[in-house]
Amino acid sequence: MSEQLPRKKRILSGIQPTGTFTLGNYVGAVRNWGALQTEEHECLYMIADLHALTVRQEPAKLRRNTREAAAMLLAAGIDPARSLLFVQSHVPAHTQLSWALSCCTQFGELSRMTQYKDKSAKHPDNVNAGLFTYPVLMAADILIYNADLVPVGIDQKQHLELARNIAQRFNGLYSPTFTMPEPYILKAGAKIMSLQEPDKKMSKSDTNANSFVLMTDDADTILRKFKRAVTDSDGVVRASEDKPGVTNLMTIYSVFTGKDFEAIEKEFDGQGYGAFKEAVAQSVIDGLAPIQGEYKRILEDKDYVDGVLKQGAEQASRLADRMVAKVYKKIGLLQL
Ligand code: ATP
Ligand code: LTN
Repeated sequence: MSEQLPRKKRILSGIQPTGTFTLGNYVGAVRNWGALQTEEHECLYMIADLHALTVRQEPAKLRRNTREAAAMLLAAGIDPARSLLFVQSHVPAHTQLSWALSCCTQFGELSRMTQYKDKSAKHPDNVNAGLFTYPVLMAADILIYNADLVPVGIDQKQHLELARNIAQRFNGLYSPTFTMPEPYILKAGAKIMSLQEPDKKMSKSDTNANSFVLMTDDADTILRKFKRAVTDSDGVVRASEDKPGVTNLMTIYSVFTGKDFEAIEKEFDGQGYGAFKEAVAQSVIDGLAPIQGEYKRILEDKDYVDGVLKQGAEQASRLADRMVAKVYKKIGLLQL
């Protein structure tokens, strides 16, 4: 008898093209996307342009950001030979499924989402319906491919729990249809904090440019931003809850050098923050340099980037269309 090969685990994740990616996006999400491209996984990575519309976008800028996001993902190690890379709006089945799922999602559930609360507080003049239903579209992105694992930063955990609740509800109401997705959140770097307000997440939409490091920042800018990073007054390099600024810098240094906290504490024992900040900056400069080189090269080849996205969308659409047809049939929509 022939032995059956275990099914490959399916990985799905997305990132919004709301601007140049930050170090937080890379450490919390994108770096793991690349690492998951192994024989045991089937990877789908998506640029969530529809999600980006929940805050006001300038059309030409959104178009440019979307292509730049694709180039950055390719530069950061997403390999089109091993992963599907596509733009969310190029696969219309996501929005088709989203409508069906929104009818299985309660108003109260969506009201509890912290990202919705944060973003509506931040943009009080534009609390649009899309901002509110955003997590349903995200659930559709995931469930449409029967994804097993979703690599994200910790801020997305609540949205993933909602996706699981929607899947379970749908499966119970009709019949087993969706796989239960699991979040894939690495402990180290799941939440990189703002360099200026270390109790807040580093975010690409922060108005203070000193609060984040962009993937495209040059060496001088990176050094300057780390030198200005907010720490504390006790001058000891030690990880602790009451030292969020220093702990954040240690996390970044640890990710880029592979050293653990104990080794880092020893390395900077008695040295103060000056030398420490310079070393953190240098590790980031060295870590980003090859990605930045690739990014420049890839971005110049627009045809290559567009070709990858086109192929990704075609292949993703084949999978997604099949799932939508299945779901529409199950819920009683007439098929001719
Ligand atoms: P925006 O500022 O526009 O809200 P963002 O910088 O929060 O955007 P997203 O596109 O919402 O970025 O997130 C993309 C991925 O990056 C998600 O998996 C998210 O969890 C992760 N991520 C974002 N910021 C951080 C951070 N500071 N630390 C770790 N992971 C992060
Ligand atoms: N909401 C995510 C982006 C996103 C996503 C997804 C992540 C959209 N669809 C599906 C994982 C799976 C965010 O980062 N803000």
